[in-house]
Amino acid sequence: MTPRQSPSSGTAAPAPSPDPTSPVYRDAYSRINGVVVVGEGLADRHFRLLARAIPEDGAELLRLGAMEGRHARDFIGCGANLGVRPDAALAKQLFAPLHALFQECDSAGDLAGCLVIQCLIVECFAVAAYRAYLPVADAYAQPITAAVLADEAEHLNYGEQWLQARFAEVGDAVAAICRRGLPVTLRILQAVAADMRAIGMDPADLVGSFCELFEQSLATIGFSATEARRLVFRSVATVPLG
Ligand code: PL3
Ligand code: FE2
Ligand code: FE2
Repeated sequence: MTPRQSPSSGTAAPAPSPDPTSPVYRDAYSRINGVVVVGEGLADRHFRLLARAIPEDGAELLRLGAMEGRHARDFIGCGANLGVRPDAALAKQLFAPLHALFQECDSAGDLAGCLVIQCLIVECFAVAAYRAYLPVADAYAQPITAAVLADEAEHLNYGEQWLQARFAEVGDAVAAICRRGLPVTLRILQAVAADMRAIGMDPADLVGSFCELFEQSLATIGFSATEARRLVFRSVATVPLG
């Protein structure tokens, strides 16, 4: 008799991994790759602006910015390897509100706001996204993504240390910018949620690990666990994934 699997056994067959050479995959990948490449390019610009705003750490911040420039080039290579060009026009549109918020903080001399946007929000977003992508990445993109991930942890760390050392003065400004920056960031994710599914990623998982990482960061810089959870939950609840 052929062994049959009981429907109640709970061992559902794993979803077949999507084929990176298929037109559906490549179409979705061009938009995801666009978000990644434009996000990395923007991170480069933000670190160069931060180097000007924090001259005592200028050399370090320029070094972090140069890493972002390399990430952008490496991810362009991941697309090229699949014969895909990043959809930069869509990605620029998606990142525009977050970049505008960074510029607003920069013009107002709100250093804490700039650091929250780049080092906490964008970097937690990058770490959560690249961790989620690793298990489904093609053989060419896998080692590149793993190397980039290690760099992003360093970027997150710079911001955490700066903000932690000044938490008494900047705590309220950090909370205020989180309330504005988290929803616009999650809207980027919302816009490419279907494309993520098409390349084998689960956008809900990504949001879950982003929230976890971000809460940890807020706790590291000085918020209580309850304050951190509330701040993240209230911002995330405004952006359903659909
Ligand atoms: C900071 O160094 C750069 C920030 C880039 C943000 C990337 C977010 C990407 C969202 C979904 C990407 C899945 C990963 C795919 C990799 C080709
Ligand atoms: Fe990066
Ligand atoms: Fe980074």
